[in-house]
Amino acid sequence: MLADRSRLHIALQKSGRLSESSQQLLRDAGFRIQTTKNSLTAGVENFPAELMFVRDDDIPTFVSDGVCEFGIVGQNVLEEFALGQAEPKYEVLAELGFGRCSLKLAAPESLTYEGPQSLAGTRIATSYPRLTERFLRERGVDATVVKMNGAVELAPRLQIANFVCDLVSTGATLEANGLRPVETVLESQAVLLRTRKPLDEARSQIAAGLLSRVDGVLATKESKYIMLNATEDSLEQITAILPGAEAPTILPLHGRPGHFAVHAVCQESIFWETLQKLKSAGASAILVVPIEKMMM
Ligand code: PRT
Ligand code: ZN
Repeated sequence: MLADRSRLHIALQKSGRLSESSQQLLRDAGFRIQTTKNSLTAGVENFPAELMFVRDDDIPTFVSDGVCEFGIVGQNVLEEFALGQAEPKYEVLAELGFGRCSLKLAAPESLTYEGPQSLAGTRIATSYPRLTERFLRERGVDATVVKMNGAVELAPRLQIANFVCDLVSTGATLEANGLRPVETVLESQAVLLRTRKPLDEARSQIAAGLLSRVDGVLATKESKYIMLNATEDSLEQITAILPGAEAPTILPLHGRPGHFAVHAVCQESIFWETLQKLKSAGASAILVVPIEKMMM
């Protein structure tokens, strides 16, 4: 891969569970990804960046080595990689809220499980040997970890192992294989990584531009704009209920003395319970709307 040093290089999964969401995040941040015949890389029309499409397992290495300045990868892959390194040569900039799954220990239905001690002396099949070994070590349990690169859930039936330690999202795969989750080893989601290798001045500036746009996208995902009407005596209580809202705007309502409109950006999720509380405190005409773009 020939790297152009006047651009940023972003490592993304080529094809798999993270590919579409990773590219969507960049599109939401306003990057127009060029479609090219060459499926290993893609330029960005309106930003000096180049996307590198690779296996997810290679992303921590590429970012650590500085081949790519940024990357998007699951915490499961990243932490497994990190346990094999003396010190991290990357930094995690943000959790991205997609690719959520858990690394779980699972047992065949027929096997009794009464806590980590039940694992002692057994064999555990996994694609995540370092994370599994750390889990065992932290609990003082001695077991044999068998590394498998795929089809881990078949290991008990093939009598390769007693337990498995595998990624789970819906749990359907475990169930279809007669397995049940017994322990959570790691909760995971996709994260944005940055190399620790220093960038030159020009690319530091490009990186800052990329980050502020990605931060903006992540902030708008959680944030909502809320508008409501309130009487003067209820204003204090209402503004205290608004989740994660700093300095709401309060405007007098024309022709209705003592009545105000309250507008605020809420940086946390707004649940129905919150709306109920606002209403009980005296708010009316409550409107919650999504925010399309935001730059703080
Ligand atoms: O080719 P490449 O090496 O890039 O891809 P890959 O095959 O290694 O990874 P891929 O595309 O399967 O997953 C990429 C990342 O998505 C993982 O590293 C996780 O961070 C995340 N992710 C989220 C998952 C799952 N959910 C998931 N359910 N990765 C894998 N699974 C598998 C799991 O291994 C099991 O086989 O799905 C099955 C279980 O799913 P449920 O829904 O039946 O529980
Ligand atoms: Zn992989």
